[in-house]
Amino acid sequence: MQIRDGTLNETSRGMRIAIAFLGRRNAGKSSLLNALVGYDLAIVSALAGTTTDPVQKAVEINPLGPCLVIDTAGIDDDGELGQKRIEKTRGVINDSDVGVIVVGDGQWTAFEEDAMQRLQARNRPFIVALNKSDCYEYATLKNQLRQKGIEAVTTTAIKAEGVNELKQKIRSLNLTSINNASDIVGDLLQPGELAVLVVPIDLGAPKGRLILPQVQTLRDLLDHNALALVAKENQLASLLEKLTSPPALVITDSQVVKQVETFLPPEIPLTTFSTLFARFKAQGGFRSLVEGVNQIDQLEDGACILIAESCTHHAMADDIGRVKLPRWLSDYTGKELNYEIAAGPAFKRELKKYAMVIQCGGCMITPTEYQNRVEEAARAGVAISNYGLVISYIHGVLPRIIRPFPELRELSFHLSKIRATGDKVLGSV
Ligand SMILES: Nc1nc2c(ncn2[C@@H]2O[C@H](COP(=O)(O)OP(=O)(O)OP(=O)(O)O)[C@@H](O)[C@H]2O)c(=O)[nH]1
Ligand code: SF4
Ligand SMILES: [Mg+2]
Repeated sequence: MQIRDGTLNETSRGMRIAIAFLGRRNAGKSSLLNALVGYDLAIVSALAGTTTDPVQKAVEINPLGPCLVIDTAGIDDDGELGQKRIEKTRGVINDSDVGVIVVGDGQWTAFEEDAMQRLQARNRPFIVALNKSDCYEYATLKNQLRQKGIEAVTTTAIKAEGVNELKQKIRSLNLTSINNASDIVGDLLQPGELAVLVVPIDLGAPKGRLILPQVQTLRDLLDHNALALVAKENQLASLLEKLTSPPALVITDSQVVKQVETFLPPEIPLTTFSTLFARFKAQGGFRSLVEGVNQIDQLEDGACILIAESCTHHAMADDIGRVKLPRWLSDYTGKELNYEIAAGPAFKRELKKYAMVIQCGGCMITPTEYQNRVEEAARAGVAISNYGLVISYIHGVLPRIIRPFPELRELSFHLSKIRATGDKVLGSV
């Protein structure tokens, strides 16, 4: 696992609001996207079918903040290739936070209706842009849509008219709550309370910087007026000695969780960065990820595990997902397990054949995309968990690391059957 978030001054892709532009060919989707971002990002032409594959770009849109804009192919494309493009566009609907349905010829047709229903089925907010308003009269359609409770703005993308209103409408959807980092950890501490972060600086750590989840956690603590101290795992003892009272929370990298848990007095609350991010990314799916670890003790010889990485990072020699995790899991279960890797933004495969999916931290994907993965596994009836939760489970420390989360209190009771000592667990990590 590696963090590839560009520079630390940039908001990572996973923290952006994903806005998808949807509509029939030639409606002006690409033109409107360009008008929204303020420069020629997408190719525009009078030829219907100019945009063939989804094109996405991380941009800063004033006053929306960091966004991911996604241009798509027309939803009315035809032929075999057209059908494939439509499938890709439907995938974008799943992974976006908000849809802009662009109408470019004065007509609301079955295509717009279908796009709207797909957005509604996924609980995605959307705005309708009645584009080319220099050519079409939209008053009647706008009224009809309003009567159905559908928000619409009239735009003339080539003159950037109506674009501010479109931004305001998107802003009024209060999308910041979707990808807002404010719920990473701040709600677990009172202002003025102290969190200690345990950060190993090993060969896997990137040179010269912290990784994104660590930075985001620190920022969230500061946003909530909590205090933070950072130490390497071998400095934790001397740090705690220097404190006059114990910290309100210790947050450790999963790879040293066993070591930290063994050392840390049991009354000090402990969790891992992975657990915080499983909650932040999966939100309602957090519980499923935690419960997913129960599948580990059900694994039989020959079971196939899908290791799901959400980006195509360059795997390192001792890669956590490809090397360490499979080794620990096989050692822990004592079973002959098979592993497959799915790298990239989508699973792109039927999940039913797997005994379990183990998902990475998903630093490169948005919470919406992460939740989609949890839901896809649930639909296939396959248990899903994530790297950090599985590592904590097989080291026998999961009950303790989920204790700080009030929403899991009743669950920790069920999990108390987990071997507490981690006897079968695998030497040092
Ligand atoms: N008159 C007028 N023309 C527009 C407007 N918006 C876009 N166009 C034109 O409509 C044509 C199609 O625009 P695109 O932005 O490429 O449309 P698209 O929906 O991305 O089309 P595909 O990628 O082919 O699906 C281009 O010639 C644009 O210049 C508008 O508001 N008014
Ligand atoms: S998206 Fe997943 S695999 Fe890629 S760097 Fe982030 S945690 Fe690692
Ligand atoms: Mg286009």
